Amino acid sequence: MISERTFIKISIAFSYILLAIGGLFGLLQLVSRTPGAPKLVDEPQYYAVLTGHGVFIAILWTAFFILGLAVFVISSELGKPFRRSLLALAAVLAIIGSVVAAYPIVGGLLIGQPTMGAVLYTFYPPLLAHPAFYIGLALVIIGSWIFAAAVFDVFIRWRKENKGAAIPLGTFGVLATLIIWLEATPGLAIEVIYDLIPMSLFGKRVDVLLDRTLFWYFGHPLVYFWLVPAITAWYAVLPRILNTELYSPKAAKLAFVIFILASTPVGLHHQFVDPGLSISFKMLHTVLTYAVALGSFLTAFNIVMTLANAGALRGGDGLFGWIAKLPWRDPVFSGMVLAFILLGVGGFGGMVNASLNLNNVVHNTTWVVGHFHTTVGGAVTLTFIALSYLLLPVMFGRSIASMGMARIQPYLWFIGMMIFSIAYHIAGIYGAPRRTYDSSYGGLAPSIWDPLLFIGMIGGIVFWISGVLFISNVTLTPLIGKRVAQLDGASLLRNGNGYEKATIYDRIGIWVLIAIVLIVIAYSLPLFEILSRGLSPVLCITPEGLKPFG
Ligand code: HAS
Ligand code: CU
Repeated sequence: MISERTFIKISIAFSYILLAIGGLFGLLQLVSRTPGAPKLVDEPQYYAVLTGHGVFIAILWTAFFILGLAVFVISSELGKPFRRSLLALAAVLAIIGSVVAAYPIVGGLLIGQPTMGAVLYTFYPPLLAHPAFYIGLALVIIGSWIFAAAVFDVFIRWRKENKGAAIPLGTFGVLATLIIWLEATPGLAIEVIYDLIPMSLFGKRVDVLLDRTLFWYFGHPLVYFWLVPAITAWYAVLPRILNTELYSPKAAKLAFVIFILASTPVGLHHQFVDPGLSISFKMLHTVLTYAVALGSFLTAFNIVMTLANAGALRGGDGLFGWIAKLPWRDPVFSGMVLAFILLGVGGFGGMVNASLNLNNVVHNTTWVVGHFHTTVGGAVTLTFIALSYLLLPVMFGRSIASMGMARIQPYLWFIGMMIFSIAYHIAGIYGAPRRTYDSSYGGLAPSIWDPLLFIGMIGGIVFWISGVLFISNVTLTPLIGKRVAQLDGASLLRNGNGYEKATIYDRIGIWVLIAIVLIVIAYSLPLFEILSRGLSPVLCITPEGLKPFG
């Protein structure tokens, strides 16, 4: 069986492979879609490459890094062993599932049939991919559920031995992440197993609105499945680096509770323009979306105060003197804080997205692309990159191969991301479409789009180069990094030996129950509305056109 350390190494190494391939896809589709830039891929290839970019990075890179990080945090803080058979089974299913799902995308490109896997990472039906795409995804979901069982098994054993103890903060973040995942994935599992696998194998005709609603039931909590581990790192690791305390651990747990409660009952904010859903349900989801944003606002306050305290302790005075006193040359610190600032940029854009009226302006434009590159591509990915500079020496007993590269890489990522996302946000306000290979519209496109999209491409190339620096550094570190003492996670994360007394925040079961009630309130009526009207199953469409199923 594989040990925790081996599991962490395999998950994180596999996540880097996915980031590298997904990042290359990102460059290919970015340059090809930019007016005036060389076409590196043709139109059918663009949609397959864009699918690969979204699946490999948004879904798989994040998931595998989070698996490794979760085992690192739980084993470090709780000091109890995992059931290795569960870890091994979870890893095997998730990796096999990823390879199977990747076949139609990468295989399709290699054998000249890019439309085998050109359904984008949201795989909305009636667009149709090769059955392997959906079967692979189902295996990844099942693997993730087994992983969650492995984590809760350790937690329950720990809790039995530490009755009345407060859940350590990092562990709380991991549990919140997995609870959100377990709340959200049933929607995806029903859509994929009940509809999309039979659609791709036997031509089952499916109801598009029902499947979009099931996807977004899963799709929005997915973003907090990504974000909460990043926030957990900000809460648990940043104070360690700064040799200070988190400003308010209670506010941190309150933020996690808000994410547990309100991450899932908000998915209709991705469907504001969908016909067939009452405006009152969309309004309810808007209100709940603004509620879940409170978790991020609490985080903003907590982290800024922690940084300000640390800066003041280092002699920073006045309103902003503390900023310069922070350790900006440390790539773990600079990566995380730049990521935190990117969440600010993307998050405020999210508040625009969540407005029922304003969403009509930005929906399906490059504004949304700017939003999620600052959030997933910035807050989450840059935090995981920064964490890697801490984890790799602990995992491999080697120092980072090039500290020089490590020092500049987060800044390059941040600058590139800001250029890309600001240009794409502005182009989106002018109506520039997302997910479109050729947006020249035969010369009728507004002239403002071209320069903005070109600036966006420059920004994208800058942070792609930053990604190359990162992937090179993490590849070389286990090979040529200087040997260093192999720390263990407990010394990094554990607060002394004892655990504090539990508070109301630690009553996790209550929060899960309330979350389920909120989900039932938010989704029973929209689903009743869709199902009571009678479904309208459609013929599935391959990119070449209607697939003549029986
Ligand atoms: Fe989003 C679309 C609404 C957060 C990811 N989002 C997406 C998509 C993705 C995504 C992938 O309501 C595209 C899906 C697709 O392909 O169609 N999003 C929100 C809202 C929030 C939000 C309200 N999104 C995220 C996060 C993501 C993410 C986090 C990934 C990790 N999003 C939407 C909506 C859509 C959408 C609609 C659909 C759009 C459409 O029409 O298709 C909120 O959670 C945001 C709350 C966060 C804040 C920021 C708080 C400030 C912080 C720090 C500030 C920094 C300071 C500087 C103060 C309000 C944390 C400090 C300075 C120092 C020196 C230290
Ligand atoms: Cu959302």
